[in-house]
Amino acid sequence: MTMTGPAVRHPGTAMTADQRAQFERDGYLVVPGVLDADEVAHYTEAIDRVYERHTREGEGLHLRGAVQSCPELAPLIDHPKMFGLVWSILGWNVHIYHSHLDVHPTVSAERPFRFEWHQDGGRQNREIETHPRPRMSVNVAYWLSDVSVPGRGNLKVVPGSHTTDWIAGPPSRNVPWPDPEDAIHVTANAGDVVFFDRRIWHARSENHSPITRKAAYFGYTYRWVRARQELTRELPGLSPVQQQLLGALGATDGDHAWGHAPHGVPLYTVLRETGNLDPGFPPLKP
Ligand SMILES: O=C(O)CCC(=O)C(=O)O
Repeated sequence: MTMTGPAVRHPGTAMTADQRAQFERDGYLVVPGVLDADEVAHYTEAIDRVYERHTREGEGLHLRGAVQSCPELAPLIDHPKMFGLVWSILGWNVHIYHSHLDVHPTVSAERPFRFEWHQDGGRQNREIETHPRPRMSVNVAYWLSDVSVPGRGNLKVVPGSHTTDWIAGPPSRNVPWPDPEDAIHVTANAGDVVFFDRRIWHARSENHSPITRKAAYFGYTYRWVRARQELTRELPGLSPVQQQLLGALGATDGDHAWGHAPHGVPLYTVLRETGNLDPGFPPLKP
């Protein structure tokens, strides 16, 4: 199976009205079966090779810059069964500002407590003055291992908390503190995607199962928000949209991150050519 992307790839279909309503209400969605079994096997092997290079057996790996660390993951960033969720919410002037790949075998010993609950975006949560905080970004978690029951390193979320600016927490992160009352472990099968609003209060959980937890996370935001990891080198074989998403767009046609020159932004062109621009929604307005 060839996984390298063609020069122009279909951008997928817009989010359905039901998905949007659920996303707006809960702050997250589980999309089943985004990857088929062959794709799960292919990306798992790619991540396993990175794990072998970086980590001693039995240790956990949380590696930022997923595609930079594992170029074989590039087709995930605009996968046609997922990508419509991203541009339906954020529009075309987007890139990936934060990503990571994760391999977490069962925890061998309890680690010192750390309160992991957070909203994404760091200082965005202090420095922007509106209430509720603006969405700014969405996160896509591809599950390559089965987290269909709690205890396997599932993502924990507080459903509906994306419009809440504050949750109770300890005086410092190493002081033991219970999970929020309404917290849940999001369950998913290998091949599913968990799509979530960066503002939803969330945390990683420990893997207490014999199944090694494997996932790849991609955070999308507007191109005028700086990426946490710059693209450090040219990656061969990326489509123009993938180059945009990874911040590797050359200065074409006067383009810059403000999007004043939409025709120089590959995702704008692809969405226009596939009839996915939407005059009624400012981020997708032709
Ligand atoms: O690895 C996880 O399950 C959570 C990742 C996370 O919290 C994040 O990327 O902000």
